Amino acid sequence: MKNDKILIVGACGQIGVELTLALRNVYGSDNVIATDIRNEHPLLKGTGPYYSLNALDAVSMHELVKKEGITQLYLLVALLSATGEKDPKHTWDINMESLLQVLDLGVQEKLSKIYWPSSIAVFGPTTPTTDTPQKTIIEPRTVYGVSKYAGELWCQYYNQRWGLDVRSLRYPGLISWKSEPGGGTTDYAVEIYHEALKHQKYTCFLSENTYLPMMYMDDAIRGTIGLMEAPADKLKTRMAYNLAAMSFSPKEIAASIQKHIPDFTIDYNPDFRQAIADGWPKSIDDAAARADWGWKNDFDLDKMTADMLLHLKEKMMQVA
Ligand code: AKB
Repeated sequence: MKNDKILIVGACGQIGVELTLALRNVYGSDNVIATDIRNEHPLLKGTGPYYSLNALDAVSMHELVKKEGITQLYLLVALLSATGEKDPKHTWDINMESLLQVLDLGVQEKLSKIYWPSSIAVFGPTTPTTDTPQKTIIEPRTVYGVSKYAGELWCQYYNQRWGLDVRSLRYPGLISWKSEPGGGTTDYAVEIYHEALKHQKYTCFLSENTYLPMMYMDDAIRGTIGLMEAPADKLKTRMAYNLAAMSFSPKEIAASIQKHIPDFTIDYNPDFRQAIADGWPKSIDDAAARADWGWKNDFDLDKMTADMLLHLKEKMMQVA
């Protein structure tokens, strides 16, 4: 409903910045309250209300929800796959405590809807790797994946036990030019565009034929809002939905960039992130999202490359 009042927790991250801007377009600037523990992102400044908030500070979050008359909450705070492995216990605490606190708040304050992102990281090496189905073997090997899978189960539990309308998507690697990614295994697919424009070369931390599911941020934002606006009775799972757009390897994204920058070169120096990527699916079957609430992607690899290079070039010229 367009008269909802939305709270975004973690608004200054890769998804948060673009989702906040998109939601402000749909619901009106004053109806979308952005919060983060970090300083306000430059792209959010002047676009609507902003508060500093630690996602683990349950008291302050509760006060803000009451003060602002919040009806929907998006919790986007997480430590991702690569960062997570450096301090597993801390990652678990951040990812799980923030979710459980928000789910309790949702029940207490009778929030109409909650959004919480999951990831392809829920899957592990025992999962079928090609066209990974919605329902399959799920044995994650990273703490990030473990926290996302446990979180999905908690979301389903709160829905079944308390009727809380909590919705979720298993994002693939997300590629964006407005906001930077941080700490993921799929981050190479953003870095490569920056390096191609700045230095015409890139050393990739994954090997050349490592296929992973990926998505342009424009599609991810449309998908997120599409899921949140879908009638509740259309949603046949309260675990997170698989969501897919494209699947490519470092060699293929390099070839796509070379169509615009022929001198661009890539070499490979795989690090610890290779083992994480090797445990994830190569491609995802998102038939359930397409059938249940009409998901459809718009961007493929070449369309995304053209758009990324165009916008990053403009951004670099503004800075210079
Ligand atoms: C990561 O690489 O950790 C994330 C993800 C796939 O959730 N981008």
